[in-house]
Amino acid sequence: MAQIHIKKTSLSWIFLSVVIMALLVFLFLSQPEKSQSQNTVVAFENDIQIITVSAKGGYYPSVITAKANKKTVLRMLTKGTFDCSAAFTIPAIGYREFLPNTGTTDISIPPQEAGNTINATCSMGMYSLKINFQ
Ligand SMILES: [Cu+2]
Repeated sequence: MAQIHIKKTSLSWIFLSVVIMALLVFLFLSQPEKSQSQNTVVAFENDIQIITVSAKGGYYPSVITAKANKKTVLRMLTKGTFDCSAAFTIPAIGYREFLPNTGTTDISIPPQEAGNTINATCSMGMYSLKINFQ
């Protein structure tokens, strides 16, 4: 009886460790999308700074460093975005639009002085996006 009991206990420990490991692997794998490298996010096309951000359950990445004094386009990517991150507002430039559920939306941002931050949020202010100009 005692031995069977011990076996059951160690089996449940193995099961628990497998579950924990699976969770860790899942967390590790889901990280890269949310922390894209700066290089892929800010690019230049014909001297126009293009900042690419994905909107779905938040904005990714949500904090971006961009170059000051450059014509800038904020390129919002949506793909099956049915949550409120599609209701996009940038108070500083008076922007307030619904992004398409799936598509690409280019928003022009005038050149910003170094030290300026452009804040964008969903209409309820639940999700935010910060672009720091340097
Ligand atoms: Cu919201």
